[in-house]
Amino acid sequence: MSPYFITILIVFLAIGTLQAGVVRRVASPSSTSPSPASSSSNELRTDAEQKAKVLVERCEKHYQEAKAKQAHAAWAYASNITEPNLMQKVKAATEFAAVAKFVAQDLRHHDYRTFRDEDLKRRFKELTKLDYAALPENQFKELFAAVSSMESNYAKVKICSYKDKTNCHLTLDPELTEIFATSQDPEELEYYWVKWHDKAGKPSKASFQKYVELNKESAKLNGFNNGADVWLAEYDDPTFEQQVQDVITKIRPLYEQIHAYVRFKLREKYGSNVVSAKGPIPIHLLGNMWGQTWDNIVNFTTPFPEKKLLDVTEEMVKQGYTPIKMFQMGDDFFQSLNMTKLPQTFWDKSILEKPTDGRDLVCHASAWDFFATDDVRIKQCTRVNMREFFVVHHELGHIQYYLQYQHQPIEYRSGANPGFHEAVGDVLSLSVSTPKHLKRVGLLNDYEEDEQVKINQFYQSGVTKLVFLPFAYTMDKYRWSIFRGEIKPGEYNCRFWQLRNQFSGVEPPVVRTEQDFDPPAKYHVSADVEYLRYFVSYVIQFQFHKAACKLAGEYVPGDPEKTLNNCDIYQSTEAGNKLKEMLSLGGSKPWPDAMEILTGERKMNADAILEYFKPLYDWLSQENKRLGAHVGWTESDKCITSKFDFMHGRK
Ligand code: X8Z
Ligand code: ZN
Repeated sequence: MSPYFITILIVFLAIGTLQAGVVRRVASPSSTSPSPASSSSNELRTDAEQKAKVLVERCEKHYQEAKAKQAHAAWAYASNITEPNLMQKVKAATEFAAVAKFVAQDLRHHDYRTFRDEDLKRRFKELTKLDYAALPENQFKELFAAVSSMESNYAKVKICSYKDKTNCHLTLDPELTEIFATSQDPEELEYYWVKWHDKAGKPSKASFQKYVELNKESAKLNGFNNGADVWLAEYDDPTFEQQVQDVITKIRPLYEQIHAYVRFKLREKYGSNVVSAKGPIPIHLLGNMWGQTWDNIVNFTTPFPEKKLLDVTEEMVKQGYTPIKMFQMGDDFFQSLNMTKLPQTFWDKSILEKPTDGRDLVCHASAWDFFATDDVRIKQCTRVNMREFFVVHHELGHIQYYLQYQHQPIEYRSGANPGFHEAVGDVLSLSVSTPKHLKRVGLLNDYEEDEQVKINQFYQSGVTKLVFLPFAYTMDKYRWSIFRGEIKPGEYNCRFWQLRNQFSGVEPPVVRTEQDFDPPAKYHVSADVEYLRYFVSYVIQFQFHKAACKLAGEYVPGDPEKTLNNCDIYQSTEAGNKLKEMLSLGGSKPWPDAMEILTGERKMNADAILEYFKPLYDWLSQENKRLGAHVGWTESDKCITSKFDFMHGRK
């Protein structure tokens, strides 16, 4: 046994011998946050529960320390991918896993399911969740190595330039992202798409298989059938998967209209050899490596091209915007809502621009909680443009959530569910992206609105928000099926493309086979990040937006001046205070309780997003008829499972 484990053992033996004599009743009516439910349950607490409460508080302290250490090591590695940093990260993660195991084992001596104090029961339940820490140490390390290897492979990919093959230093962020956003040369786009997928996906196949195998082990040790059930348990509702499917069905007619219209416009631009009339859209033409949002192609697909587009990038550059300035504006928005100002450590320790010293790092934007007080950071290779301005708000939403729940015990320092965490900043972005707000902050001038301009705006939002939903759904539908053993290794690639085809109507630019492995070419697959959170976020953020707009007096049903699409909650303390109340719960209550505070609703519901896009649906249905654009798509023949079929040109 290593000295480290002996230390932990001693710590926990000490915890276990605590006496009931030191117990003190905590929640007094004048204390700041206990809810009526928790103070009444304090009254009900039995002697055994009093003892259990002392134990839990001790455990929290150790758990928090180990978690904070793990976060520091993970940050060091993600911001500078080196072998020594990886070793430190593995060490801290293994130590955290050991602490989590000791905590869980200790707490399981108590029959917490019989506790009368609901809050105490919840704290036990949270602290006895082990996830990967349930694995034996050697397997834990193996799993960790598999994911780290995929993540670092993804982060280190460099591609040779299409135009200058002697320059082989092109990275995803910024070069490839920029090329996908701006190039209108299908051959160049195809080149980069293939190179990226060949380098960011395929080399991770062996690690991915190891990951799948150990993920299954871990799920079983945690009492689940598979990793899909582990992920879905975060939504705390056995019908949640069905609810997600129902949303997909509900938005499908609108998606099909957008899809039909975009394919028609792409066919006009690139010709019938590149884009078919009724087939799936070749993914490399959509302005984004994964075809997840299509906002980068609005300049040549927008309904009324003669009318001005809502794009403030040029103005940002003209006014000398910097990444810092973008974050300051986000901070200002939160403060205008009576929410929390960013602490000085955020400014001192964040990485807000891509370092230029040549190191490898994970550029995919992320927000970090170091589980202390006011210790939060963002790592983002920020560029000055409108899209990144929204990402800045997205990331600051995570930070605001961390700050709002930092008073909670460690096991409650999380979102109400993973989708809540992703939605906070986007709620602000829905206001920031209105012409009203952009004018207010001096980024939009000479912008007159009429019906056609409004259709352009709806279209732009549609290709940013709505088209994302089937994409997000398939990211996890795919991994659920793998975790459940419904997709076998010999069909990993083509089943992925089959789902992308079925739900999004897209296909790869060239024929792919099982010799390729494309899913890890998306960051979250390589980094083992559950993706349903973004799907949930993109639905509930419209529920949150609607509720916040009502509170701000910016949305009045039936009033054409006060619509959801023209609402800016800036400076509304009414909206901010409710949002704050919801966020400050962290994970201390079931998520429907949190949602109810702001919205009065207890379920994820697609009505708000569909209401938001109703004018777009009406316009597109007519326009597609007028254009004779086909609605729907045929099956793709761009992925071939067996070598035999490939050689004989069969599907
Ligand atoms: O990964 C992110 C954030 C960090 S949580 C930048 N997003 C998803 C993605 O980029 O795929 C935000 C929207 C979807
Ligand atoms: Zn996020």
